[in-house]
Parts: sequence; C-alpha cells; structure tokens
Amino acid sequence: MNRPASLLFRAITGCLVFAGVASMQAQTPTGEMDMQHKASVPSTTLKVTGLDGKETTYSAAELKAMPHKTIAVYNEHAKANESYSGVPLTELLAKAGAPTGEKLRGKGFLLYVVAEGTDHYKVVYSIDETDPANHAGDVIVADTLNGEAIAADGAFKLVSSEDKRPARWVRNLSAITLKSAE
Ligand SMILES: Nc1nc2c(c(=O)[nH]1)N[C@H]1C(S)=C(S)[C@@H](COP(=O)(O)O)O[C@H]1N2
Ligand SMILES: [Mo]
Repeated sequence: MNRPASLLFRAITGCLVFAGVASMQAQTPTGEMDMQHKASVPSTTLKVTGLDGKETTYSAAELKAMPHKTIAVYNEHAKANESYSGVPLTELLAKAGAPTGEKLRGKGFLLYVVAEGTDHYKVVYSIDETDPANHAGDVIVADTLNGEAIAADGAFKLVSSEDKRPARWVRNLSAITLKSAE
C-alpha cells in the first residue's frame, strides 16, 4: 500500500471503530436491565378484544366479581416472594370466543395475545401458555398483591407463574387483544 492509500485506510478503519463504539454505547440505555420502574397512568378498566374485533370492557368491580385464583411467585426484580390473586386470563379469552382446553387444537395454536399497559408497554403470550388445561403454570389478571389492591400500579397487573423474570408481568394492564399468526 502506498502512503496516501494507507492513510486513507487508517482514516476509514478509525471511523468504523468510532462508529462501532458509539453504537455500542447508544444501545446501553435501551437495555432491558436498565429500565426504571416509572410511574405511569394507572389502569382503571380492561378492554378485551376478540379475533372478530368485538370489544368487552371490564371495570375493576366486574373483574372482582369473577372467580379468582391465587398464585405464589418469586419476583426476581423485587427479590421477594409474592402472592397475587386475579382472574385467569383464559376465562376472559374464552368469553371473547377463544378455544380452550381440548377445543384448543390445529390452527388454534396460531392464536396469541398482545397485553398492553397504559404506558403502551406490550408483551405477547401464545394462547397455549395462557391455558392451564394445556400448559403448566398460570397467567392471571391480578387485582391484589399480598392481599392489597395493586393501587400504585393501576387496578390490574398481568402476572405469569412460569416466567423466571417479571418482564412479561404488565403493570397498569389496560388491553388484551387476541390475534392469529396466520
Ligand atoms: N406497563 C409496564 N409493565 C412493565 C414494564 C413497563 O415498562 N411497563 N416493564 C417490565 C419489566 S422489563 C420488568 S423487569 C418489570 C419490573 O417490574 P417492577 O418495577 O414492578 O419490579 O415490569 C415489567 N412490566
Ligand atoms: Mo426488566
């Protein structure tokens, strides 16, 4: 390589290294582990949308009146054992027309749920994961934590017993939407 070419080469590799380091640093603040628990708008109602687009909105009182299940979980974020009580998500999905139990078969396994909080944080659960008749564990729309209303984080929090970290536990849960991957 002659001298001007080698200088050009060094300038280009220098830029590439700089860009690489800059993009690595830019990724750090978006890293999941760095997310802070920010206060957001408390959820007051839960909108459930079926595959047909039909919406049902539940108030806290309506959900409170439905059969509850209590689950014991370890919150890896809070480093604490917690007891949540709430309505099994499968009950709400069944009311929205989703197949459950032995009726869940074939293309039914392409169904999934998008759960969203008031801050628009969204997660996905496959329908199979939400159905204790087909899958180990529970996914509940919790309205109490250790016997107390989940006041600071809205009326509802989606909690799953099988997740090892609470990243899919949606605080201020406000919407559940049933969708199909096909
Ligand atoms: N609505 C909402 N729920 C959320 C999040 C969020 O940003 N918004 N973050 C998730 C993540 S990544 C984690 S680790 C846990 C942390 O919950 P905690 O701060 O209540 O321990 O909440 C989960 N649920
Ligand atoms: Mo997280």
